[in-house]
Amino acid sequence: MLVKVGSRSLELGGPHLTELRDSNDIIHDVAALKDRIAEDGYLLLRGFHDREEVLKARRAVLAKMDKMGKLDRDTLLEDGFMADGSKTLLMGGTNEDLPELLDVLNGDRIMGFFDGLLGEQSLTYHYKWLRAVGKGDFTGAHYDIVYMGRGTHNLYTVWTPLGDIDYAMGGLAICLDSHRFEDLKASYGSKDADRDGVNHYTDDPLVITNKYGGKWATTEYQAGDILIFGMFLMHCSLENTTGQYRLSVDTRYQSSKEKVDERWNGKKPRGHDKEPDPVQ
Ligand SMILES: O=C(O)CCC(=O)C(=O)O
Repeated sequence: MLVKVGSRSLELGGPHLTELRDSNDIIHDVAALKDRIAEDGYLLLRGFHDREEVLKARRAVLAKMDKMGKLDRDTLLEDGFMADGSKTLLMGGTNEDLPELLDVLNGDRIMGFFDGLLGEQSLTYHYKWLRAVGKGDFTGAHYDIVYMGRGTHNLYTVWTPLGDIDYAMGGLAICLDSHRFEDLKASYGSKDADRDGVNHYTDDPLVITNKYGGKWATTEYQAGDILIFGMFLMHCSLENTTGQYRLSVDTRYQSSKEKVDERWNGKKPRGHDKEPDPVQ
């Protein structure tokens, strides 16, 4: 099966693309989870959140988008079909008008998980990167450190699909082993989007693997699943090839004892000096 990863079509199970493995077998073993994320660079946890709570958040996001005129009025709201002329919508911010979403992202389940993983009280940045990715769009490959590297580097991204996302709709892909690409970490990974004016490393996933090795990995996601990874793991998204919005949100978690990147925290996070690109 061919899957559109960034600007390429790659064969799933071929030399460049494989399936992510989940870590549900060790979900209650913090030491094993720490070892796994150090080794693999990511944790995929299936059904981590209550599916109904995630679907409630999805409906709230879609109701907001509907009011904005972004959805096709002749179809069911929960299917999230794009209205004619609608485009990708980045709804980054505190999203306080979406309490159903914040209940999932700031709730006891996820905060308790990070308290355990970090061995200290955790916090989550107030800024939430809520995305409705439209037909034909994808996110280019990057390390998150470039966008949020002014606090601790011991910061984690949680990517949360808001709905079921198959290969055609295009969820997240990661580059296995890229947390060990020391040259890339020291070059691209030492940049700051605002200071240095850099953005995605590339739209072509093979530019990275041809030079540094590794392999891309992805999966189909269901509402309730989460994908966790650190600041130095290359990731991009698959292209959304459908006429329905791909809804997801990415959020950040760290120890409350460590330095935060002030651009993203507090009641009114300042954000980037200037928005770097449509699908960052
Ligand atoms: O959802 C996407 O398209 C990109 C997400 C991302 O870059 C992230 O989770 O850091």
